[in-house]
Amino acid sequence: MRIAIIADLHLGYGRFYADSFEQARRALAEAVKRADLILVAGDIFDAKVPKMEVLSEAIRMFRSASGKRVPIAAIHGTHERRSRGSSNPVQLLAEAGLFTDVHNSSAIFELDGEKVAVHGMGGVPEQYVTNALEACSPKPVEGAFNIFMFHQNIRELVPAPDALGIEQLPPGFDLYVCGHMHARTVLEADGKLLLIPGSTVVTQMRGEEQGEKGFVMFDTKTRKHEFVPIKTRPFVMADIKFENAGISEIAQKCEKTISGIVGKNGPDMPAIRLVLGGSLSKGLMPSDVDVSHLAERSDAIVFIDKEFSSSDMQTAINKLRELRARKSSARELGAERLAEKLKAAGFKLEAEWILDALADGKGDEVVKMLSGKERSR
Ligand SMILES: [Mn+2]
Repeated sequence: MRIAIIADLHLGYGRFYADSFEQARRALAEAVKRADLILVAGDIFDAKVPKMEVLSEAIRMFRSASGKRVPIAAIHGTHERRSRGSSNPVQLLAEAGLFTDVHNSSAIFELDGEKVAVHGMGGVPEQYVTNALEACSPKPVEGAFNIFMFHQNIRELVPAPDALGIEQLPPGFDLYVCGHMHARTVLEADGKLLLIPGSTVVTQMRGEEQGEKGFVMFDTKTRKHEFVPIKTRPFVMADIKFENAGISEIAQKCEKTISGIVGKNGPDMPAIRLVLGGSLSKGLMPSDVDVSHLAERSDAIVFIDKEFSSSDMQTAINKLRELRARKSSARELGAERLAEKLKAAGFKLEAEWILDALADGKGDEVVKMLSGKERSR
């Protein structure tokens, strides 16, 4: 069977809203042409409660793909995960019959006598991954080609303290498929083949998101895989280091760097992120360096980060670097802190549940749960 593996479409992502749909549509359309089965490894949506416009656009996209009679199996990612008892948008689309949600379950797809069993586990915050794997405990199906699809950081690629090691993955599957990491990667370790297709849209604007985007084709007969690039907006990141620089030197260097990138990237307007570092001339503060006018161009989408070092700023920068290295969203960090506080106070309430309830306007219910006798959920 020819299997297309897609992940991290991030439909509705604010910064590149139109790109998120166009590029996902291209990937799906190409996958439908090439594949007998399509897998989507989470983060189809950028938000756990997407806007109606995003939902309806997504429904249209998947309806057109599923109309081509290629089955699709999907899981939710960390961006769509909601607490127990709440529905997430991936479930919603599955319930509408657009694809099969294989979170904590498996589905068998058959073609010309060949069986492919897809077992899934949706994304969970890093600290819960061991428990989630235990609860899911997927078992390969005899007589089938078995795939385990999940959505987590892999320790071999992202050295986060709670990230999943490849040796922790359930044994006995013919293929492992993972979303979450936005740079495409192939990993072979512990006798396992792990394919990470990467995202179809740039989101965090990190260095590893440069390069081609697309999806992976895997053939169960030959056991070979191939990356299929799709047309996407070029993304280029440039680190520029200065030494005792003044404002005009900085502006000139930025201008020159941007022009160089624009000329080399074909007809599409590129997204460019400049990271300015190093030292400023004496008496000049980072806040004095106004580069906003450089970002106003009609031939590129430009983002400029100032990371100049000066002794009083170093602490703040280090803190930001640390946060970025942990790859956590503000919400995840908040949930972590809240979980610590709840545990210390002897509550058994899930932090994720509280945050979801608050976001859903159920503040009264949260207060009731926290103040009442019922201290668990
Ligand atoms: Mn993602």
